[in-house]
Order: sequence, then structure tokens, then C-alpha cells
Amino acid sequence: MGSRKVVTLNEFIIQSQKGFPFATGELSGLLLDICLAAKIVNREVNKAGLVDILGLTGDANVHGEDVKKLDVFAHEVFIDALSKSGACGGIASEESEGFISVNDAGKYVVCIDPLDGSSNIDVNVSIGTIFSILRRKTENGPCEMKDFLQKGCEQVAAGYVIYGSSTMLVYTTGVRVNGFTLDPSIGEFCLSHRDIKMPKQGKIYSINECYRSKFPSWVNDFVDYCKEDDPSTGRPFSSRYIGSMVADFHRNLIKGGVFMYPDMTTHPNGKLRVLYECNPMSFIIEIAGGQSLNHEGKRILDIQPKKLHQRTPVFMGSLELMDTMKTFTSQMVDAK
Ligand code: P6P
Repeated sequence: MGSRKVVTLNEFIIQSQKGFPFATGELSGLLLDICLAAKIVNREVNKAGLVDILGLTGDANVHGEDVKKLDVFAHEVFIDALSKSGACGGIASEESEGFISVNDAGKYVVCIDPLDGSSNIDVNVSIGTIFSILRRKTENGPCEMKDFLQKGCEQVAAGYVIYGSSTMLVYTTGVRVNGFTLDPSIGEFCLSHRDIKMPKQGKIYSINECYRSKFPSWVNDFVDYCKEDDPSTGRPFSSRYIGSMVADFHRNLIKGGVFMYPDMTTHPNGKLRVLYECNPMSFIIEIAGGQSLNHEGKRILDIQPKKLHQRTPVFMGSLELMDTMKTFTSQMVDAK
């Protein structure tokens, strides 16, 4: 019988744990719980478009259950899975003003955007879940704010699920970045992208140019540079902006490029959140060989968060393209 080539996420997580002799299995268990919740969310996300077609009221489905907004549904699914995990002491969710303590004995806390880009569901655009795992600072008892307000460089794991043309889970525990594609026929995430490395150069720039009048001038200068016709440097680069961070990030991670959500005159801290959007994505991009900085050229992972839903401007991408971008502002010249 031929050797099976499929490696499931469950097998991969258990196998990876063997590489850490002091591992207790709690982090592995937490990752498996997130995996299960992602499969449940995936099932509902894929049905979303059918609410109108199947004649479901949109208020209550055929089982008489309330049909919730999908991002609230996703929030509840992940809260439920993480609450049962045992390894998770508390959760900071984009959908909840305060953090949620779930298990006094849990060793980790999870920061999560249960369904990022959910406004795109109605037009069938890829959306995603983004998660960040930190070791608690406090020992036992209910979680405290300091368990969550940690620098991104303290993360023990981070990942995202992209619900797109296929559903993928991409994560890192700080050594490599690996991607798993859901095979619906067996209901398993299967290893499809081993040891993802971000191309050093990129020819894609992602930014919402409708805010041009609000961006710092150097950002507009760099965007204009990307648009210039110079075949010797592969320009003009392609402009790609889906408006769903997970989708824009994943494409750039695989193909190379730069994603920018800058500071603006109306929003000096930009839009994206530190704990459950920028930190996990920055952890992933750095392990994959890219770079992620704020508007002052500071590593996103070195930001000391002061609030749960704190925002930051973010510039993340391929190393060489980031080096080019940095030459457009004196603030980033010394960024490493
Ligand atoms: P804008 C989605 O609402 C989101 O939080 C991210 O997924 C996405 O990158 C960004 O906001 C898009 O924001 O202002 O360009 O519509």
C-alpha cells in the first residue's frame, strides 16, 4: 500500500510537540481547539450566501434557531471552544469590549478577531479569523489586564484562517510558518504550504487609496513610486486591495508585496488593532522573513499595548520592498 502523503493539522501539531521535550501538550490542545472552531465557522460562512436563496428568513433558520450575524456567531464559537480548552485562561475578542476570563487555571490567553472583514461576506469576498496566543503573566485565578497587554514579541503562537476559494489555516509557533488547506471530503486541515517564506522582493502594493488626502505625504510619494513606469525595476507594481486584511496579507505573504494601513489626519493611529490583527500578522511575517513596522519605523512586535483595542498604523511586507519604502521617510531610515 502506498505511503499516505497527507499530513493533517492534528498530526502535525502532535508531531511538532515532540520537538519540545518540556511541552505539556497544553499549547497543542489550544491549537487543536482553535482548529475545531475554525471548521465550525467555515461551515456557516460557506452557507451565508444561501440565506436568501434557500428562503431562510434571515432571522430564524429552518430549525427555528436565530440566525446571528456571522461575526457574532464566530465570536461565540471561538469563546465556546476556548472556554472548554482548559489551557485558555481568558480571551480578548474584537467583538467584546472587555476581556473574558474563562478558566482560572488556564496557562494562556488568546487575542482574537473572530471574523475579520465580515462586511465582505455579502459580496462573497474572502474573510478570516486572526488569533494570537500569549502565556499568562499572572498565575492561576481570574485573568488580569496585564495578561493581555503584552508586547507582540511575547507571543507563543499566532495564526489566521482564511475562508476563501479554499479554507486555509496558517500559523507559527515562532520557528516556521506552515499552511494547511481544509479538505472538506475528510473534514481535516491538511499540510499544503510547508515552511512558508515570504519573497524578499515584491511587486504588489496594498493600500486604500481613497484616503490619499489624509495620508502623510511620504506615503503618497511611495505609492506614486510604485505606479511609475520603469521596467528596469519591474514597475509599475500591481495595486491589490481586497479590504479584508487576512486576504490581502495572505496574498502578499505568498507572492511578495507590501500592505499599508497608515496613520491619517483623521485617524492618527490608523484603523487596525494591535493585539488581534497587527501582532499576530507581524509575528507570522517576521518568521516568514518579512518585516512589520509602525509609522515611526518601530517594530510592531515591540509596541507596548496600553489598551485592549488599541490601534496602530502598520506597514508590513517583503524585506527589500520595505527597504525601498523606508527611504521615503526620515522616520524609518534607521528601522531595522
Ligand atoms: P478600509 C476590515 O473591516 C478591516 O478591519 C481589515 O480586514 C481591512 O484590512 C480594513 O479593515 C479595511 O479598511 O478602511 O480600507 O475599508
